[in-house]
Amino acid sequence: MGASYPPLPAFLVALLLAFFCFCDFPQVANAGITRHYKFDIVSINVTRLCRTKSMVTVNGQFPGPPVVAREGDHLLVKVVNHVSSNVTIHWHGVRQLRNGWADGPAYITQCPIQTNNTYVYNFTITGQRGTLLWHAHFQWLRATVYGPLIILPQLIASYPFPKPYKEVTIILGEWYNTDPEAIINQALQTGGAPNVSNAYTINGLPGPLYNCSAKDTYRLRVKPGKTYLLRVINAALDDDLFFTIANHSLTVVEADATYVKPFETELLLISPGQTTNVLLKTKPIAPNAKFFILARPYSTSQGAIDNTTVAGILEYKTSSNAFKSKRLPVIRPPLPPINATSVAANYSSRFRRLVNAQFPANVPQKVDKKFYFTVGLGTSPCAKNQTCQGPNGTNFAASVNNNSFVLPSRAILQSYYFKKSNGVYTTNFPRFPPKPFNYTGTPPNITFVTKGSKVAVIPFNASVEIVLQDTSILGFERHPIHLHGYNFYVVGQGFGNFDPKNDPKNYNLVDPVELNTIGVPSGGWAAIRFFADNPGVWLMHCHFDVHLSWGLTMAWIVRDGKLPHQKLLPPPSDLPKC
Ligand SMILES: *[C@@H]1O[C@H](CO)[C@@H](O)[C@H](O)[C@H]1NC(C)=O
Ligand SMILES: *[C@@H]1O[C@H](CO)[C@@H](O)[C@H](O)[C@H]1NC(C)=O
Ligand SMILES: *[C@@H]1O[C@H](CO)[C@@H](O)[C@H](O)[C@H]1NC(C)=O
Ligand SMILES: *[C@@H]1O[C@H](CO)[C@@H](O)[C@H](O)[C@H]1NC(C)=O
Ligand SMILES: *[C@@H]1O[C@H](CO)[C@@H](O)[C@H](O)[C@H]1NC(C)=O
Ligand SMILES: *[C@@H]1O[C@H](CO)[C@@H](O)[C@H](O)[C@H]1NC(C)=O
Ligand SMILES: *[C@@H]1O[C@H](CO)[C@@H](O)[C@H](O)[C@H]1NC(C)=O
Ligand SMILES: *[C@@H]1O[C@H](CO)[C@@H](O)[C@H](O)[C@H]1NC(C)=O
Ligand SMILES: *[C@@H]1O[C@H](CO)[C@@H](O)[C@H](O)[C@H]1NC(C)=O
Ligand SMILES: *[C@@H]1O[C@H](CO)[C@@H](O)[C@H](O)[C@H]1NC(C)=O
Ligand SMILES: *[C@@H]1O[C@H](CO)[C@@H](O)[C@H](O)[C@H]1NC(C)=O
Ligand SMILES: *[C@@H]1O[C@H](CO)[C@@H](O)[C@H](O)[C@H]1NC(C)=O
Ligand SMILES: [Cu+2]
Repeated sequence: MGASYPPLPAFLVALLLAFFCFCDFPQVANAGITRHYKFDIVSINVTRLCRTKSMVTVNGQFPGPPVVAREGDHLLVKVVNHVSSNVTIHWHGVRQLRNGWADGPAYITQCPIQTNNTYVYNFTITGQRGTLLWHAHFQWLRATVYGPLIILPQLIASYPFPKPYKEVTIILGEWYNTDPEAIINQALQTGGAPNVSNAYTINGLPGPLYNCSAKDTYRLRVKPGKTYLLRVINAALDDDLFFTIANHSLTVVEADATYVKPFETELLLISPGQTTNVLLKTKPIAPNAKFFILARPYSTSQGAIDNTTVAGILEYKTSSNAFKSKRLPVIRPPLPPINATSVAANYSSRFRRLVNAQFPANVPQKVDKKFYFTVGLGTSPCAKNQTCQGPNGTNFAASVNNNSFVLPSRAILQSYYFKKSNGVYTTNFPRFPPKPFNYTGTPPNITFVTKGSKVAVIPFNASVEIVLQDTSILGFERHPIHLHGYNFYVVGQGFGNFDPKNDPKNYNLVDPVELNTIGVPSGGWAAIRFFADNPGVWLMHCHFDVHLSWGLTMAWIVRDGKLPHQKLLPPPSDLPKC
């Protein structure tokens, strides 16, 4: 036992608590300050499912360390690469106003940080608060290099919902028994689909429903009669996940770091790259049971998927300050079928942005630039001297408007800034599908994609509408499309082909949900709108890494405005070179 101190006077305790109200994050009392983080990229050995493997991590932690800041803070994250792989870090959902240099996607906004090199991500969090995530943005490194990014509000009292007793982060991921880089490299070489993961994880732990895994179970220990804020993040590589807790309903209060009109649900659906904050009200009296926390995919893919279930356990602390015996029964909640598209659609339709004087919405009512993009799979021909394991002896590919994006060998943002686009990118990204067909009917018999590093250019502050249309080529899927540098409003969505005459009549231009990643309905479409007020080069892509690797991506160039504060900032001096 340590030395004993005289107890603090009660008023002092109250005063301290008032100052450090976010009891989970006492280190972030002030706002508007500079916070320093150091990310050492190192390999460690990690054991799950009775297999030990070497994995790339930040600071030897899996999942990676939480980055916690307040709205208005400056972040300086020094990344030092000690591994043989290249690396970059993306601050997923951070707007990076005029500052694409800190956004992170390799060969889009920066060259990768090579072995033994260092780069400082230098950015300010402006006008945003909520749960986001950070992750590697180089090949499939984000399978192990990811963590929470938590932006607390500036003022203690400013949550638009009752102050939670505690805050808890739940980050969902995917575990591969072998090296994820080897898996995608093998797939790109053979043309076939990559091996699927062996487990899902909650905070890095697969839980008791897998063999040899019971000791690696996440436990959420709660007190009765309290409200907990769960910050749920999907950092999985390739899977939308249903999430549920037995016998407890959840109140959704935030999505992708914007507040939503609260609604109650038994079940969440969360795409890779999405975040959902929910309130969990615990039962008034500790029950004589424990409760499974489960996550399992939603998918309509025709290919193989990892259809396993990760489990954590919610357990109650009793008044005697101990957790009850392990023999308590564990209650298992139901989960919808893996292909439950109607459940997915009902859930998505419930989101409305919270709109009030403090959080006004700025939904474009008129549109300057319209785009119609198909998103889906395709193929590319097999080289003559090869055998390919994709559909009908081809290579799997994926595309936006039938163009499969090719990563250049130099970064687009630098090339743009220094006016050296030659050989890096072209500005001819198609605004509409080059060959229209019935996108949700019988697919065309030729499924070959075009290839190129094509970008679309938009003027500063244009109001933009993009309709994202899923295609039937090689099967419908719910593609989670993520836009860098922006949030957007989801003004409409539906099944079948988008109808430009009738569908806009049903748009919600009042309180549509504001996201950075939209799950485009499987066999349907989604319409998004935003003002192009952030100059730079911004990637837009499917957040399934397999589709990203196959080319389901494109980039925007948003031009500078006329005024000085409407221009892209100059690059930092330590920007990596390639
Ligand atoms: C990981 O395990 C391998 C093989 O068992 C061993 O050679 C290596 O030193 C270990 N690495 C670390 C960082 O512990
Ligand atoms: C990185 O640094 C280590 C230690 O100085 C050195 O052994 C290694 O060769 C370097 N690797 C590269 C690729 O520069
Ligand atoms: C971060 O960026 C700001 C402004 O863009 C600059 O003034 C500052 O020197 C930078 N800090 C570091 C450590 O690079
Ligand atoms: C993928 O799975 C196949 C079949 O199980 C196996 O032979 C192959 O080694 C796996 N590839 C990697 C990179 O793990
Ligand atoms: C667990 O192990 C048993 C026995 O070895 C095996 O039959 C079963 O398929 C395994 N289950 C999983 C999910 O791997
Ligand atoms: C998961 O997929 C395997 C292999 O395709 C199949 O045998 C099994 O029935 C599926 N399990 C569930 C729960 O859908
Ligand atoms: C979901 O899958 C089951 C089993 O494969 C199938 O019977 C059912 O028709 C599918 N449902 C939908 C909505 O596609
Ligand atoms: C296949 O042919 C191409 C040229 O057409 C050549 O570059 C490549 O090395 C060949 N690959 C194999 C596996 O022979
Ligand atoms: C594969 O070829 C068969 C027969 O030529 C055709 O019916 C089928 O549509 C093709 N599938 C794909 C995915 O191209
Ligand atoms: C597209 O195909 C679907 C499914 O076959 C069909 O229901 C729909 O009427 C077709 N749409 C058009 C415009 O042809
Ligand atoms: C592909 O479709 C076109 C037009 O729909 C048709 O003319 C052509 O014969 C078809 N090719 C094959 C291989 O089925
Ligand atoms: C790392 O990045 C450099 C610069 O783009 C590139 O030349 C090199 O091939 C990359 N290394 C790996 C292993 O991808
Ligand atoms: Cu996709």
